Amino acid sequence: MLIKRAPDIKSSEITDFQFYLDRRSFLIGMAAMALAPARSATAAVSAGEPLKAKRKEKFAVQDAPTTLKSITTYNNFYEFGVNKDDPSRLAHTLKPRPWTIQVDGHVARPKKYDVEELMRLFPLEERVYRLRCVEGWSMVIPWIGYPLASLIKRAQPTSKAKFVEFTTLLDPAQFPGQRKGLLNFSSLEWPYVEGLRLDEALHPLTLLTFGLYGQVLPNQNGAPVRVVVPWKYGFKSAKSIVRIRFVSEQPKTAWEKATPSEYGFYSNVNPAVDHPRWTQATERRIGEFRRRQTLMFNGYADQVASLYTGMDLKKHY
Ligand SMILES: Nc1nc2c(c(=O)[nH]1)N[C@H]1C(S)=C(S)[C@@H](COP(=O)(O)O)O[C@H]1N2
Ligand SMILES: [Mo]
Repeated sequence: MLIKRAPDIKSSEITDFQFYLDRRSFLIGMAAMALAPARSATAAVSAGEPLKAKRKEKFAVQDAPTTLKSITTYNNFYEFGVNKDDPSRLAHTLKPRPWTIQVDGHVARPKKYDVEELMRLFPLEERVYRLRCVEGWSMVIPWIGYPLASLIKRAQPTSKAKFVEFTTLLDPAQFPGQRKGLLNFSSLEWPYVEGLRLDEALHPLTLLTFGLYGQVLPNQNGAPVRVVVPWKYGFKSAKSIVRIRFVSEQPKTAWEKATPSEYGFYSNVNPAVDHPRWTQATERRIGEFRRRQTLMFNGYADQVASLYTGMDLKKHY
């Protein structure tokens, strides 16, 4: 992965007060929404609009959330470019609605969903998860979504379904980073493809995500719908997905194709297995000065370690 130094974000930016302010503007937004005429169940929403969700304390880490500003201006989204500020600068070129998500492959009920329908299939939850990028930085993000498992059960995978493949939109007109040219040196093959084993995709922590911080998902964070898999490095959580396909073979992911020796299929957060070019033992939480120890499975070991019993995690990195 191309490493760029983070522009240092002042720690004074990240305070409980900031969180309170963000929270308050969310509540004001909610109040405004309560006064507004009821919208139809399938009406399109847009980025920044308030999105109602029930907070799930069970799925909320105690770490202070990263500021909305950092979450929306310090991004990895190579479809917009390789610099951290490219996604927020260029994300307006993405048109996240209308949007169709195809659920197909080895399932009894394949279906094309409009994103508005998909977003309202199951109750939305707010979950505060840690996100650990393979580059060595981390954030804490209040996501809004529902368990991917709910959608999977609806699709009814057949016995042939062993893995789930996620595909990001391919459209150079909306994604400048997908255009051929001298400035596009990310070396990824488009479209961005990611994958999970079926049991990982079914795990209750795996979230199909439509919003963050009480709002509809900003474009730079993967609008209109992305996956969030909190115990894996951030790149496993594909953004702006158009297809969820159930397959029998382990999918070839974009990062594996680019650099198989550096980015494996599993990519579980593991402080004991270094990246060939840098340590994974510690991380810099955006907004903090001192580095933190990275936790096994990003702190979710109690919930997910049993998925990997008997596996050599140095081999299956
Ligand atoms: N389609 C797509 N999905 C992607 C990426 C990308 O470049 N393209 N970057 C990944 C990486 S490396 C990380 S760390 C997270 C960052 O998510 P965030 O910007 O919402 O914090 O998105 C992941 N999903
Ligand atoms: Mo990342």
